[in-house]
Amino acid sequence: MKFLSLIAGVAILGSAVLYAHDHEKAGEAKFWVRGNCGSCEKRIERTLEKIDGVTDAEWDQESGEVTVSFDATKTDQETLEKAVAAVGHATKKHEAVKETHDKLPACCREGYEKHTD
Ligand SMILES: [Cu+2]
Repeated sequence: MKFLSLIAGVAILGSAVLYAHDHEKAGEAKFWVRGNCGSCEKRIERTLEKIDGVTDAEWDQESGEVTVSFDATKTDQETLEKAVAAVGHATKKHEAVKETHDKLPACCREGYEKHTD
């Protein structure tokens, strides 16, 4: 009987894992976010990583492209783009929210010359 209840236990556990897995959907989004420097990078990545469902965000300073991994049952690209726009960083679809953009350090604001050295 002990053996049978062990089998039953494993079966229940197994289906619980499958069930949980079923209800997550791996999503990935790649989009351009305007930014100039390392502070921009931190702000963009932290903003995205705070969103429920986001597991990773990597912004590339050179290309301006951010790659975000997330659970597609919890969030979507539209929400991600709006979140970075809200902290002052424009995407191709969303203008940066002006009040927050204007409060960014000078080096992070639009129009600031990129350092090349
Ligand atoms: Cu910056």
